[in-house]
Amino acid sequence: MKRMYISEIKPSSKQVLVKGWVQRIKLLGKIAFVVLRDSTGILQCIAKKNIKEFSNITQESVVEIKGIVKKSKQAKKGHELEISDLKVINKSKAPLPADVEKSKTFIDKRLDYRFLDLRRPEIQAIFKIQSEIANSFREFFYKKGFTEIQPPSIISSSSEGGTELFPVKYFEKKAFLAQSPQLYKQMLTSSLERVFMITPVWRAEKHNTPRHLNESRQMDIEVAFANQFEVMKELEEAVKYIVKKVLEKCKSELELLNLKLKIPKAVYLSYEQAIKKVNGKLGEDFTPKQEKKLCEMYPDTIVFTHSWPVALKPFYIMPKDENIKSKISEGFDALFNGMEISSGGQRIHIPKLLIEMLKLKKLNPKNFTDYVNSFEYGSPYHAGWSIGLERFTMTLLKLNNIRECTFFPRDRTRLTP
Ligand code: AMO
Repeated sequence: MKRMYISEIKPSSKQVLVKGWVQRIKLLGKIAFVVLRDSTGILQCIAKKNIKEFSNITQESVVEIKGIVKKSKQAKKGHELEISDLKVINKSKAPLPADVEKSKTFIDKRLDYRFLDLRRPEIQAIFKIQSEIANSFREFFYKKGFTEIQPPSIISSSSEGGTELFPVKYFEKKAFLAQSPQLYKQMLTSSLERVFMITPVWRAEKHNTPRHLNESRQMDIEVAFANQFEVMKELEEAVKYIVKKVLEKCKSELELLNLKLKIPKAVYLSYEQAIKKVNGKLGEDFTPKQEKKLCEMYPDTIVFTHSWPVALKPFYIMPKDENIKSKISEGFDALFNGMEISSGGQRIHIPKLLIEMLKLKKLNPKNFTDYVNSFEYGSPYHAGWSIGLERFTMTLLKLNNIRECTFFPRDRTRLTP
């Protein structure tokens, strides 16, 4: 008999074989109740024969059950499975180290036992939605004719400037884990023109906050012959598409998480307009509080802040009018539901200007020779952005900690499991 997933079972299904985990087991007189769970749902099962066999089955044991589907007034779904045969595949140790049924356990303990935490359908729902986010991101850009690329994760110099790099011993050379696919996606615009990727990145930032990870995943694009406004529009459309797909394909997950999503609107403000709106200081970055305040002014909206000061953007962002003396850049950020989900902009594609900017940012052009050279032989102007996959999942699902939507987070103190 072929195994059926719980979600495939209908009241009209007759004899079925199901496999999964014993979420709960209760013996009441001459009846045994087993709540069986697989990755698709939960099924109430009852046994009226050989009850003794059930007395030593522990919670979370893996079992396979053959039985007959019967209508039931007591069962939530209106049907249950009358067990004719139950086989224990692997008995779980008891007691469990963490409560798999309730969310009372603190996040640290839950992460210590993530494999068990993920047995909870509402935790699985977060990752099923994240899977749909990544899938619809890919789908959106494939449909538009972009090429998916696989850039290297071991790099020879910083791609974002700064010192937040994890060093790697690479034979006789010094290398680092990539902070971003930035330099590679840019180089590829001079051949493939429109590229996208989902890739892990590593940042050795020492702070431990609810919104930062030391290893995260980014959804990036880069487009030849585009400026900051054209790629902001791509971002707006991509996010709307992703939310539409999540609404269509993750109905039961959203219900489980008690979430009502709307396809977001978008607003475009210059950095100067935006910082004034939250009484921030011109020339300074937004504080987390100011980001939150700005988003509260525009509910269910992607808030774009464009034309940032050069001083607050990385070395590769184009200064206005291709002029090294400009104080304003062609760089932007996008905020959603209280925090930054993306940043991007038009890049410097002119080698001389790039070298000047590297120097201005106190970086050594020698460390960027290959990258700068790649713009010497016919490089178009280009622009792009990156959305943090976990950051976006966090804001979309209104989670209070980015670790909630990271399978096995890497942070300042956590390297296992
Ligand atoms: P940036 O550094 O702003 O830009 O990163 C892009 C997006 O990635 C997410 N993100 C993070 N998520 C979790 N933990 C972190 N430590 C972390 N750092 C960043 C955020 C952020 O908006 N190369 C540029 C992008 C570009 O210009 O194309 C870059 O990496 O959602």
